[in-house]
Amino acid sequence: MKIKNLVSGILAMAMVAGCNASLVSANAAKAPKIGDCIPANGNCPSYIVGDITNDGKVNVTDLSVLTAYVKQYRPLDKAKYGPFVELRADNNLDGKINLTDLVRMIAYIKNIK
Ligand SMILES: [Ca+2]
Repeated sequence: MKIKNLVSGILAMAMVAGCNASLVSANAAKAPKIGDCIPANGNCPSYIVGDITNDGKVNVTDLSVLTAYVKQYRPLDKAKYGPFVELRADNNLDGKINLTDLVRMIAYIKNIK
């Protein structure tokens, strides 16, 4: 009985711990496309992949914010863009925000123009 409680407690903590881990495992088989809408999942709200500024569009403003972050000029501003800004910035859902996300974002912006 105690082990069962411990396991359910650990699972509950893992679910609260972060959206990234659950989304990465849920989407590991298929990377999302930038502009895709990810439905709400547990504590994670629905969001548009790559929409870092959370204005409903993926455009050059998102690219600018991502570039500044990856180049370490500016952190992602949660006060300005909301608490799940890292989730929206990690456009390949690998749990990291890095050059790979930036390259994907550049390709996306280039192709929508
Ligand atoms: Ca990523």
